[in-house]
Amino acid sequence: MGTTFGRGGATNFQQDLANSDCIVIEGSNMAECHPVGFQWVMEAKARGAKVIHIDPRFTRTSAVSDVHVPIRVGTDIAFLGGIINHVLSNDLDFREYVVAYTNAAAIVGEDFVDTEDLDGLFSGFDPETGHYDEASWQFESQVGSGETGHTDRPGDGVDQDDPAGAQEQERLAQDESVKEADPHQAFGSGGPPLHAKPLRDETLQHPRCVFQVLKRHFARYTPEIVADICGVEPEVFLEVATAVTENSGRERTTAWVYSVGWTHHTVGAQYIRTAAILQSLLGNMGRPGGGILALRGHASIQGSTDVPTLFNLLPGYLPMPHALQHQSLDDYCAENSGAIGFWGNMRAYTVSLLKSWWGDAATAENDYCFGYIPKITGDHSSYRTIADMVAGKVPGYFLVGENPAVGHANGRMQRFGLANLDWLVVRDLQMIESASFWKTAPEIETGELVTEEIGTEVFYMPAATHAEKEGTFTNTQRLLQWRHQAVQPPGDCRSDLWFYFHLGRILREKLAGSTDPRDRPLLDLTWDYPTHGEQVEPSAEAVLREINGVGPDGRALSGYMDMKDDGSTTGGCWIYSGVYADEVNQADRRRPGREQDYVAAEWGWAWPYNRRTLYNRASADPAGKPWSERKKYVWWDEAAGRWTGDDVPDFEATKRPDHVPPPGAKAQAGIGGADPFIMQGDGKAWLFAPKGLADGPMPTHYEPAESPVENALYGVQANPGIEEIQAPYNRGNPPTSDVYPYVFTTYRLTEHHTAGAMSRTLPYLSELQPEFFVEVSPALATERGLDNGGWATLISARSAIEARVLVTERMRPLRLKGGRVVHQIGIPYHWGAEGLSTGDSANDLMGVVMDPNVHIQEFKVATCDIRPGRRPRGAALPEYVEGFRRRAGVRSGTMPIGGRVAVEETP
Ligand SMILES: Nc1nc2c(c(=O)[nH]1)N[C@H]1C(S)=C(S)[C@@H](COP(=O)(O)OP(=O)(O)OC[C@H]3O[C@@H](n4cnc5c(=O)[nH]c(N)nc54)[C@H](O)[C@@H]3O)O[C@H]1N2
Ligand SMILES: Nc1nc2c(c(=O)[nH]1)N[C@H]1C(S)=C(S)[C@@H](COP(=O)(O)OP(=O)(O)OC[C@H]3O[C@@H](n4cnc5c(=O)[nH]c(N)nc54)[C@H](O)[C@@H]3O)O[C@H]1N2
Ligand SMILES: [Mo]
Repeated sequence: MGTTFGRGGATNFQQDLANSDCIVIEGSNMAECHPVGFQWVMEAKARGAKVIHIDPRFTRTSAVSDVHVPIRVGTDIAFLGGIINHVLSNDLDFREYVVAYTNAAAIVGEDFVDTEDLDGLFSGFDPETGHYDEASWQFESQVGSGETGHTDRPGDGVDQDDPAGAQEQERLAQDESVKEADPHQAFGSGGPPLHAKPLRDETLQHPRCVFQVLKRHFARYTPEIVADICGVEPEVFLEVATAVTENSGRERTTAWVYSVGWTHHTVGAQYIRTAAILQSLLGNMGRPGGGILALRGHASIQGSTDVPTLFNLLPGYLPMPHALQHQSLDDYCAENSGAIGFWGNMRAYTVSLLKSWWGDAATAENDYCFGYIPKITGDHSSYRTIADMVAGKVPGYFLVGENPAVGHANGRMQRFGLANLDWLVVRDLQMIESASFWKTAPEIETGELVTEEIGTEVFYMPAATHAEKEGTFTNTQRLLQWRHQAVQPPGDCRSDLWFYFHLGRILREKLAGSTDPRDRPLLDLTWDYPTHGEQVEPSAEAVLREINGVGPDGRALSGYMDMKDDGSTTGGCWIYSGVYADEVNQADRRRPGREQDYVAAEWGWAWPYNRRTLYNRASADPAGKPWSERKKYVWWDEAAGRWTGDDVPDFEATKRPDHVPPPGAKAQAGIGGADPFIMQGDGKAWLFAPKGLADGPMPTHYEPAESPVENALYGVQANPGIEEIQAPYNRGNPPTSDVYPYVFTTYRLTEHHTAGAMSRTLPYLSELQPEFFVEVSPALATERGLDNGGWATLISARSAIEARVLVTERMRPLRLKGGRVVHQIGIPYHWGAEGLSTGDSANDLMGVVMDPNVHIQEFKVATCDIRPGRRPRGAALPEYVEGFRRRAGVRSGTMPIGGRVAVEETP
């Protein structure tokens, strides 16, 4: 979404779903996983909206939807691509919106070649490295509109006139680790910069304009192809396509809702791109009852990407600097300085961040301590780090609110990693498998790990729960809500804020007086938070105010527009600036809904600037008038000379709709009065992404890494940019293998929570869902001799696990191309060895293969075999799994005792 619209967050808010005329829930089990927000879907339905659930499984969401579409997992690009084709070939797009607000008119350069002509590859693919060079995806530029010919390769920012620098730049661009340290995740709050204005054809007739390129690209996605690939009957597909198009346009809007049923794929980012393209063509973005609602998972997972726990991001989606590319603040900001759109002010956001962290020590002379920020040198994402642990390259690890031994793909790999550390700190509410692996890991029973020989020293520290501490949660709709502390944490339990504050304090005390330059970053930190109470708890409100930022007058900033790049302002996360405006904790506002309109602007505070629906300038036509009375939301008030409406306008308040930016204008000054996507360099929604994505400018259907069928479209089977880890502990099931003939998908139950520590430890929830089970259709049960309530063993190239069998018609076999029947197995992933209800972990069956844009693993689809009865025990288990590997022609997966092996080169 960041690449298409300019920001990564959900575009609308859950209450706004009540305004939808049609809601498509696809890749989400909203009723069971987001029950509170689901009330607004029911509200819409009560008002007459059509609700469609597209999901391989029939769930409680399907039960209350008007239509349930069982789809083969991993095929949504084909399904949505079918709708795009339906829209484009029947002229059902919202043409006025498309021409004005998307990049449909931009003209793609002559060098671009589509997958349709290269059997599944776009131009620019390098088979050696598996990476694309984006140069041939660029637009033709208007002459004199900027640095034409600028290709924005990694290393740009090096002086072009300096031959040594140019050589260095070339070397950097070729360096594998530089390419791997992809910038693609950095576009969560701003699309990649464009350095020249594209040539446009407003009639959309030019054969190389985006509209025509898109039309050709999706032409093959007919209802019949959708049926062949997805297993959805053409009539059912057409029912959905009709509902969606009839409920879009001036008078009506359709909303799309997804969650991890879409992100957990090797093409996950492109799933969301497909929906983003479709919603843009239908004119549903920035409008009430429209948009794309990304339902986030954990209570503050949106917050943990905004103020990130990710290796390649700094707060507010600023990219993490790279050791080779970004020697100085100038290098770091080079690509964005001078860009059009709000990303053009990146330097002000960065300098304010540095001033927040290092205060008076950060000066113009020392580059505001830019050198203090640790730099990345390659891919340091979670799974790479675990692979390095297995290889013995990582001495220590902090696990704070995470249980990878159960929750991450390939549980064996995780546990081999943990067993090869020197030390491990675990902070959790419960004793989890990731802390007790040295005695509870299944590998102890098989003999691959030996308790006495594991060298990892585990420091377990009990953590305070959400009710035992204060602070904010940022929820799925970018809304920050303040929580007050209800009770004191018991015993030694402490908040995470307490832990890091005192850890920092103690480290600084130990280093006090040091003259070693490497200690300066720690010693110069602003670490002066007030504390209170017996437990010496730091003030969470002081932290929130620091995040908000402070101006030269010592008062809280009212928003990021006030941030300066001269060191006179601070701010720990630019997109959150405004949450403490007027010295008020805006996240703590609780004016009841009945005292406000449905937007409820005085409940909590949403980033950016308390805007609840993003890009809402698009709810008005180019002249600034609402598209219709029924869907009016934000509009231009000519008399007042400003934008007004139900929400805070996501636009400069007094910029006229007919404003034309002067030539050469930069940052927001370069955005025209009719350009709603203000974070984008051209102010438009991107139907075609000339940069910013690792695997192509347009989405296209690839099979999952593990699939029983061939790609019906191309010779290229799976995402060519896929990220893999090759090692004995991570073997893949070959595509179309008879040894692993069934598809499985993993998911959550209402009664349990994620890796289980917060639910398997509770008697009531454990009683409601007492045992690990898998769901199979009656047809598959017959095919494999499985009994309802009996045991089954599931086998992949990683491991074999056992579970109870639930035979149910909610799982439906699907008929694909040539009548080929595919069976899907549903597996909840909540179980492990600790707690009241215990069982094998679904993740022991999963391998690690990842999306190249965001390094997210393919949790939602893989293959396996299923046999009646329990699995072998002890040393017989790895032998059993090895037998399947041998039959499938997969390399050996045998691990040495203690499990220390290096990652292998790709054969
Ligand atoms: N009760 C409960 N609530 C939770 C959680 C919990 O553990 N328990 N976890 C929270 C967290 S962390 C998260 S991230 C969210 C997740 O919320 P959801 O994403 O709704 O949860 P899942 O059950 O993982 O999967 C969603 C659905 O996607 C479907 N699906 C899988 N693959 C595909 C596909 O290729 N295409 C389509 N169209 N559908 C597919 C699955 O069948 C499943 O029904 O839930 C949050 N809420
Ligand atoms: N196969 C498969 N695997 C999946 C998924 C899937 O759909 N299929 N879903 C994935 C998704 S979306 C997610 S989010 C992950 C979740 O995976 P994990 O994050 O590894 O699992 P959780 O059980 O949610 O772990 C959170 C831990 O934090 C602890 N905790 C709760 N509150 C606090 C706190 O305030 N402080 C501290 N220090 N600890 C706290 C809890 O006790 C719990 O043990 O699982 C992923 N794994
Ligand atoms: Mo999640």
